[in-house]
Amino acid sequence: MIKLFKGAGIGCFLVMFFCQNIGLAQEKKQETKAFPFIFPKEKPNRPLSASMERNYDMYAAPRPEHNDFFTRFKYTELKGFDNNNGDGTITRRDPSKVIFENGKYYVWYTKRDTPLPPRGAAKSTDVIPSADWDLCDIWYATSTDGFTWKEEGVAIKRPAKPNVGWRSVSTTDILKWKGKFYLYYQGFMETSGKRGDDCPVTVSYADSPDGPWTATHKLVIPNGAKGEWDQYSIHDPYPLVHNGKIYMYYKSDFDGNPNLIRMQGLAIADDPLGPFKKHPLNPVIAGGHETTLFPYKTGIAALVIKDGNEHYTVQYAEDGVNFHIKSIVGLMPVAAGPFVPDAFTDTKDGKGITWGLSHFNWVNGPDRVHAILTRFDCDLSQEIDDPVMKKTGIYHAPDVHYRQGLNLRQRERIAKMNQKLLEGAGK
Ligand code: AAL
Repeated sequence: MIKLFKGAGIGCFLVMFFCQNIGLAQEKKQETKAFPFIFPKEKPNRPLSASMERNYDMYAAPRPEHNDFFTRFKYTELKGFDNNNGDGTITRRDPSKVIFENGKYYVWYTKRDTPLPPRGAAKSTDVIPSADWDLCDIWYATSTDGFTWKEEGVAIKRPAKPNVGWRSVSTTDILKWKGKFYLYYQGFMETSGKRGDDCPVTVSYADSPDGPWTATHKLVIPNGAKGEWDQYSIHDPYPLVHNGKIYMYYKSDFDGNPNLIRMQGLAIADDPLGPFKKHPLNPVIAGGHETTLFPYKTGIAALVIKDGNEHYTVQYAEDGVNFHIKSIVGLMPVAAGPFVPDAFTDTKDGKGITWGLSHFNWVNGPDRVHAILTRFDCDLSQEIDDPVMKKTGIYHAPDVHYRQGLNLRQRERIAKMNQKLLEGAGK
């Protein structure tokens, strides 16, 4: 019996010894075999660096040209908008998403037409704006090709004091729900820049995209309570229909030490006039500036533009709440308002976006601050497959880079560092 156990013990030992050696040999083989020249479409079963792990796990495909969430952006000047030769007295900015109704495209936007360009909060008056979006009304335009637009007129005028939005109405977006149209917008009741950029969101509704619009004069998305992240500003309201409800994304700015931090929240309602219930996980996107989202595949995709660690990414949330980075992109449209054909259909197969309007800020420098609307094109769509939109390299004229030049303080710092080195070298 003992002999038998002894024999089995030796047997086990030998099996373990051989297995281990085979394992070692395999490991050795794996180590020495270099990553293949033909790039594996699927994640290969071999040791990978952190970067390669991420490349296979994080994105929809390991190459940008196969990644439905990767795109480049192309820009085209719009026709049909005049702006007093860019003297800063007229601005058009923060376009809504574009919708198609009555055989044409519609867009709404912030319009300022003031005797002088913005002069900062301290120099602002009842007619001189503090900021580019101060003393504004909401206008709309239509188009049949998306390139040439006809400015139709004012949609929402700022109401008489003390109604919400009496100082300025701006940064609107559109919802179509059960045959009616709803414009949500920032309603300023103090001059932007006096304390911060503080405002709540209100809503007007109409039976047709051409109006007339009925103002509710109500705070439909109120600021958070004192001490909460969105206590001062609710910006960029952006409604979509998802899971049979109205998903209202918005941005707020907070902290301020040393700079404001900008993040995006979500509020959900069963009715366009509310109540909107803020999501307990807010902020749901830890970055971005203006809100740009659209139904994509079975969830919601977001362009995360300008602010935060994850600026210049396209993100995706299956549930509309928990967003993940799906691509890193360049030259993103600012304040993008895409054409989203299925924004209100509660789709479970979102087709994505191929174009929209956005704005260029700070046109003509600090004395003539204003923004202009532009068109952007992209391929974040299940319906087109445009290889030109999947190229990663973007080259700018040297001028674009030199405009991001060093300031005087930075030149001084560099001179001091040079001096220190020269002194060290005994020169
Ligand atoms: C924009 C938006 C909001 C801000 C201001 C006007 O880009 O984020 O609308 O209040 O700037």
